[in-house]
Amino acid sequence: MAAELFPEVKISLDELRTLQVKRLGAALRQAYEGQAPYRAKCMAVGVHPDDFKNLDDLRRFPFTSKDDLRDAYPFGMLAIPREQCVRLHASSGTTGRPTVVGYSARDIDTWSDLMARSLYAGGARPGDIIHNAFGYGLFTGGLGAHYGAERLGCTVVPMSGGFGERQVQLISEFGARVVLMTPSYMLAIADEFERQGVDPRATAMRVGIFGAEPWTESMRAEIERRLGIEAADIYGLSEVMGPGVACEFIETKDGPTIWEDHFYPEIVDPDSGAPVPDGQPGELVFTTLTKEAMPVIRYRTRDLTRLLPGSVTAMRRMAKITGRSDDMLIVRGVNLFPSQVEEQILRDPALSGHYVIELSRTGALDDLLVRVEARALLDRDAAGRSAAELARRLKGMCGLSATVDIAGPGAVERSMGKARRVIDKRPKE
Ligand code: DLL
Repeated sequence: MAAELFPEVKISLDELRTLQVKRLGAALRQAYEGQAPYRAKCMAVGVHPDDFKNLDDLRRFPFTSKDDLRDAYPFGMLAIPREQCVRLHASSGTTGRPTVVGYSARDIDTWSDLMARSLYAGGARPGDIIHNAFGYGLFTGGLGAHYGAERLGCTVVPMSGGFGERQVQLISEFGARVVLMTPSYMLAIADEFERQGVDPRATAMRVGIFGAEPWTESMRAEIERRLGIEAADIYGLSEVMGPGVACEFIETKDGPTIWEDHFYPEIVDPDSGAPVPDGQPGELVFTTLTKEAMPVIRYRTRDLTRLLPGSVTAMRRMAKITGRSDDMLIVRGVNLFPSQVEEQILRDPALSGHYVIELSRTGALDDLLVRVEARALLDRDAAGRSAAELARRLKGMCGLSATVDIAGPGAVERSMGKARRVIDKRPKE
């Protein structure tokens, strides 16, 4: 249990709430004084950091959105002089400008501590060899995990993504006990183990800590079964820090524990922004409590989840992310998340977790195509049965008729980072 190396996670609920009030007050002041765009937002609604007295007062403060960060591109949200930033990261940003995040030396130090805490919760131990296949570069995954693993006292293999063949070779030959990457990439590596005829169970690999994209409980079961490891879920986002905002305890696997001594979570209605009580689904919102270079107040993550009571610690957990509000597909008026399709696919042992959802339009109607790889080459009859069964289950789950295309192994494009699950070819309205 993480309390041995990280006694601060054993904080009592009362102490935690007191600490949060103190840190929130300071964070609000720092954002107000140091970030002109946020100060302007506060002034527009007539609220001042002095108005913050207890946790409920946080609701009176304006949200920060991704657009606010984009508008301040590149350095307008820094609360310290740029010269005092030791590092910049940026989110890929599929459209338009990326969002830039700056870190002070103390921010990197805090991040390393929180990543070390996360890795420990996820099952890594000092002395372990950690194979880090998160991408190095502007993406926060590689370097964030790297610093945390070093801080924990592990031997890091800074592999980054790609080079599937070498991934298998180095995991096996260096004897990594822990691997870090996206869950979809782990499945691709599982295929590579198979292709090379290497039994993953015969290697030293025992634990995988996966994140950076939504994945379902069925995907966890699939990864654990195929590789003979325990899989924990790690969550984070660059605007708030990077990986290590929350991580699951390997002993309980009951949803990532949010490191509430550094990040204050809220759930709001994604449309109205109104607060939603713990336990109810909505959009996750974070306020950073200790960030120096770029604090964010009430940052709208667009990630959909629920807040759950603490289990291993007093800090709250988050349920597995069901998707992002901007990933929700509306197909013939029905709301659909890729994760719901994933659940249905993985109920068939003949099908793999490599899939893509394609949307197109004929006339006025949306067409939904699910292309999924079979685990092994299926004969036509077996493929036909799997396709019909999946179509039936999808119809039962959401009422939509889908065309199911069962492809042979290797037919669905692999990503070495976040998987692309949706190709939307419908004309833009
Ligand atoms: O993905 C940071 C990260 C790296 C987290 C490595 C975990 C491991 P961004 O590129 O800014 O940062 O993307 C953040 O990815 O808002 C979620 O939508 C999604 N995401 C991250 N972790 C999870 C997870 C990194 N465990 C966005 N489950 C977030 C579901 C996740 N979605």
